Amino acid sequence: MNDTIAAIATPYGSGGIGVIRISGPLAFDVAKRVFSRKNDAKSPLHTLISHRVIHGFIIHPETPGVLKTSGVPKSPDAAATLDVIDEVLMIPMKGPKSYTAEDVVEIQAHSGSVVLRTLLDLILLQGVRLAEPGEFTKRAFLNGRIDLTQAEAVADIINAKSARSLKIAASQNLGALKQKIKNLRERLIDLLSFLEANIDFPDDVAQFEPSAKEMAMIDDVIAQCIGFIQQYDDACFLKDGIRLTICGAPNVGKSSLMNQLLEHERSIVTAVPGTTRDPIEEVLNIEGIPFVVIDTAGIHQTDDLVEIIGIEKAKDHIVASDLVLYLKEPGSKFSDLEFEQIVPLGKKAIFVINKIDLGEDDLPKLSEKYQDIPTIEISALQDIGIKTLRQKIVNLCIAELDMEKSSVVPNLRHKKALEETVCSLEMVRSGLAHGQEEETLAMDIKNSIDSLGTITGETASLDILDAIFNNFCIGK
Ligand SMILES: Nc1nc2c(ncn2[C@@H]2O[C@H](COP(=O)(O)OP(=O)(O)O)[C@@H](O)[C@H]2O)c(=O)[nH]1
Ligand SMILES: [Mg+2]
Repeated sequence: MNDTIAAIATPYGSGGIGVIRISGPLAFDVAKRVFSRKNDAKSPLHTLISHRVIHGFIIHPETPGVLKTSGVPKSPDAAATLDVIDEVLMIPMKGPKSYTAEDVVEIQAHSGSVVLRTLLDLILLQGVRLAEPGEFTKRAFLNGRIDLTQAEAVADIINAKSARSLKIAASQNLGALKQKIKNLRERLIDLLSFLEANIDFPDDVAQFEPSAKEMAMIDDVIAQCIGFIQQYDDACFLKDGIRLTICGAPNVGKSSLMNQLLEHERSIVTAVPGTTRDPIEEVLNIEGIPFVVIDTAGIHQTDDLVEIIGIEKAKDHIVASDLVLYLKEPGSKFSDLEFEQIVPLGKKAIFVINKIDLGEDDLPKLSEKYQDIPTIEISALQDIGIKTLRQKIVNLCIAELDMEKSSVVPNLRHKKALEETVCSLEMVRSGLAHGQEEETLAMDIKNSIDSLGTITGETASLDILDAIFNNFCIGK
C-alpha cells in the first residue's frame, strides 16, 4: 500500500486515446520526471496543479539533450534526437480527491500497444510497480473512499451486458446497497451497545428489559434482509443473463431461429438433419435485458456417437435454462411423451411453430395438459413473428419482477451474508422471547453485525478481498 503503482487503464489494441494511470506517493514526482511541456527540450514542471489538465510530451529522461538543463538543443535537428515517446494530456489528482484517495496521475496518450507499453515501461523504470488486477479499486476501498459493494459495482459496470444490469450496477456504485446495509447495521449496533453496557456496568445504566420495541426492530431487520435475498433471486439473471435454450427435433429450424434472434449468421443452417452438434452460446440483448441464447442439437433417436453427445449436452442446457423455446414444424404432431422427455416439468417454455411460410394448415397443437404454455407461430426463414416472439420472451421473464425495487440487487456473496445475518437474528429473536442471558444475546447480535459487515467490507477477511479484486482487469 505504500508503494506507487501504474498500469494501462484502457483496453489493449489500437484506439483514439489510451490512458495510463499512476497512483501512490511517487505519482507526482514520476510525472514531473517523464513529462515535458515542450518537445524541443526538457521543460520541467516545477509544480503540478491538482485536477488541471496539462498538455505536453512524454520524453525519455535519459535522452542526452534532456539531462543537460544548460546548453539545451534549440535546432530542429537536435530536437529530433530527443526521445519523444508521445504527445499527451496529463491530469494530476492530489489525494484524497482521486479514485484511490492517493496521489494519482492519469496520462492520456495515443492508444496503440507499442506506445502505451513504451510509456508504461518508462514509468515502471522510475521506481513504480505494475499494478495487480483491481489494485486501484482495492486501494480506493482500503483507503475508505468506497465500500466493498461499491467496489463490486465497479466490476459490474465494466461487465454489464445490458442497460438494465448497468442501471443496477450504477445505483450500487452510488452507494444504494451500502446505505441500506449500513442502516441495518447501525440499528443492531445500538442494541448491542446498550446490552454490553448492561453487561459491563450493570449498576450504571438502566436494566435491559427486552421489550416489544426491540422485538419489532429485530423483526424489521430480518424482513429487510429477506427482502434483499428475494431481490437476488428475482433479479440475479439481470446481471448474468437469462438462459434461453432453443430445442426440438432435427431440422425444425432451431439454428435458423438462433440466427434470426441474433440478427447474424452464427449457427450453421443446412437442410441436413444433425447439422448442429455442439451447443452454441451467444449473448443477446432484448429491450436492454441480457439473454444467453443456446442453440442445441436436434433431439431424436440416433446411433451417431457425436450426435448422442450433442443431445446429452442439449438436455443439460435445457435443465439449466430459465426459458425453453420448444420448436415444431407444421405437419408434425405434438406428443406429451416427447415433450416431457425434452422439457422438465415446471420449466418455463414457449411452444414455437416454425416454417409457417410453407402455408401448411396442419399445425401441431399443445395437449390440454399444457394449455398454460404460450404458443407462437413464426417463420425463422422469412422473419415472420420474430418480433412478437421477442416480446413474449421478455414478458415471460420479467413479468414477476418489480423493476423499481430491483435497483438494489445483491450478488451471491451478499446473499450468503444476508442469510447468515437472518440466521443469527432468528437466534436473537428467540433469545429475546425466552429471556435468554445477555451475554448470549450479545454474541448473536454481534454475529449478525459481523455478517452484515462482510457485505460492506468492515469485517471482510483477506480471502474475500482477494476473491473480489482478483476478478478485476489490470488498470482498474
Ligand atoms: N420454409 C422454411 N424453412 C425453414 C425455416 N426455418 C428453417 N428452415 C429450413 O429448415 C432447414 C433446417 O434448418 P436449421 O435451422 O438448420 O434447423 P435445425 O436443425 O433445427 O437447427 C434448413 O434448410 C432451413 O433453411 C422457415 O421458417 N421456413
Ligand atoms: Mg441446427
